[in-house]
Amino acid sequence: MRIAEVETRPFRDQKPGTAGLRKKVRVFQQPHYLENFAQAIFECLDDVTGRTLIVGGDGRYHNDVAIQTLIRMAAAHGIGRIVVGQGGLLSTPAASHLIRLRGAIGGFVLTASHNPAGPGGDFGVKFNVASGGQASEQLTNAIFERTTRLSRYRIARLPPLDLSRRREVDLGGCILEVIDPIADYAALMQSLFDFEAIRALLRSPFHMRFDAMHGVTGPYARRILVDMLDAPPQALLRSEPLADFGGGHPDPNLRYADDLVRSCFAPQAPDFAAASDGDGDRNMILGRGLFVSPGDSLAALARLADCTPGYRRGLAGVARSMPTSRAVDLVAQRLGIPRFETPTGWRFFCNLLEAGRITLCGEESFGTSSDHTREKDGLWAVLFWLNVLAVRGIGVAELMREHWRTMGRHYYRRHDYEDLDEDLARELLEALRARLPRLRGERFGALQVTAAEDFEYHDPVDGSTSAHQGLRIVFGDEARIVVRLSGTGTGAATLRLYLERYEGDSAELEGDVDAKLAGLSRVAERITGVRRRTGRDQPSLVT
Ligand code: G16
Repeated sequence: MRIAEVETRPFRDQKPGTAGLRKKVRVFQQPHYLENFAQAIFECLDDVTGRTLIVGGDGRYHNDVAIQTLIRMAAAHGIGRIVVGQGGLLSTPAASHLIRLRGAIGGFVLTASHNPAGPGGDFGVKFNVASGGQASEQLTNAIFERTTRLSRYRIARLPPLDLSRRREVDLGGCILEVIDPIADYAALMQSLFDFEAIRALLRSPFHMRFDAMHGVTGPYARRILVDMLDAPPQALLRSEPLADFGGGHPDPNLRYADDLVRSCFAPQAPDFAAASDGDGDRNMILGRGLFVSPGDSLAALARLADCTPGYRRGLAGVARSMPTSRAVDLVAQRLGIPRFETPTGWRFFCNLLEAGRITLCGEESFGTSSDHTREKDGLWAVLFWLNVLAVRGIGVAELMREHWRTMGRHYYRRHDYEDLDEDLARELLEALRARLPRLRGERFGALQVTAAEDFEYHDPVDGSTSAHQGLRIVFGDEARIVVRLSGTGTGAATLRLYLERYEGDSAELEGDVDAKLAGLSRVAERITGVRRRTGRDQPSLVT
């Protein structure tokens, strides 16, 4: 193998965010840009010689080019085996699983998640470590620091490699293994869920729809839901992965999966519907006439986990991100298990998962998962739901009503104010932060502020502290307002305002969520002044 040392210039914009390095495609297309980032990663890892590395992505535009580069650089750095999904595809949860299964040193996951793709869209690279989870903050900082002062990178001179068929090829001291990206993941799912029961459900007059949004989960859904579980092929929508996601925005929420959502409120509504995002780690769950908010989904799955073979033994604990609704807290209390509240960002769950402190975890941003992998997992959530529905023999709406009757209901909405001027968004947050100490004890109608703080997390596993993780104004168990800035955009700022109100009286369980939250929304405006300060009369996205 011929190895070249190529001169590069340092880049100063390669600080990974909550989910890796995400930039516009054209940024990644600059000469040496990806190479610089990858070189920094290889230099920050312990000895990689002879180790295994996983590489794959969600199939978006520029994936193919980036994968060839990463393979050549991995080979040049002495990696012994590079495992790549056929066609370069690997869903994020499948990649994480594969890293663990193969005892790999880590893996490159090429995705910008739910962000749009194509020449004008976004691209991203995430490095997951040997545990399968995202690199720690410490490693991420070290990588970033290295990217700013590199002058050379190492790359193997190799012809373009064919990744379209499964095979093993010796690149000259480094084996390239192109694998079936689905098989190991499907086997993992089979070990967790009752496939017999789900198959019986899907063969019965049970109408389901799964929208892959032209992301990576299409082939996974076809193999697992159709081939293994006998769902009719027409149950799958937008199941062919496309480099530009069909021009869509592969984010499974009320706006971007609106056709699916509308179909659930139409006369011929399916019994169960779900969608997943570009890289397959997010999920949205719907029933006939009902959208299950992610916090409710996590709570219901935690409460009914004993319906599934994989979680029948009980849960060690549960975790949710701070802005996620507190519905799961009540379930944890009832089950007598610990509950953790972490900052936004999956890596905070990973520490707890690694330490065996939690089994299930989830976030308001349509992410749910468990200790089976170290990423959130869209199809896993779909199978979990199907398993529960098959065992309980009732519909999604009935199941959620039963849940609310037992536990009470957390009405919940996230209001996004997108495309804001970054300075304006920061100033707004600063002004609110300064106001927090004076809010405690203040009354807003029937609500009284019991806590107002800038969330700070003390990791119980590694003892680290993460400050400034979102502003929260708490009104006892009754309500909460949370404000934070998104950490995943590649353009202007997005401000997220989260509203949550608890209703314990079962007579009050039905009702329009927005109407239920209208009063709290007015209180939020009085406290935060988001609309006034941004000049927007409404959020640009409500989920
Ligand atoms: C990423 C992280 C999630 C996090 C989300 C938050 O998701 O992996 O843990 O909840 O970002 O996004 P924001 O900061 O915009 O609210 P993904 O699916 O984009 O990888």
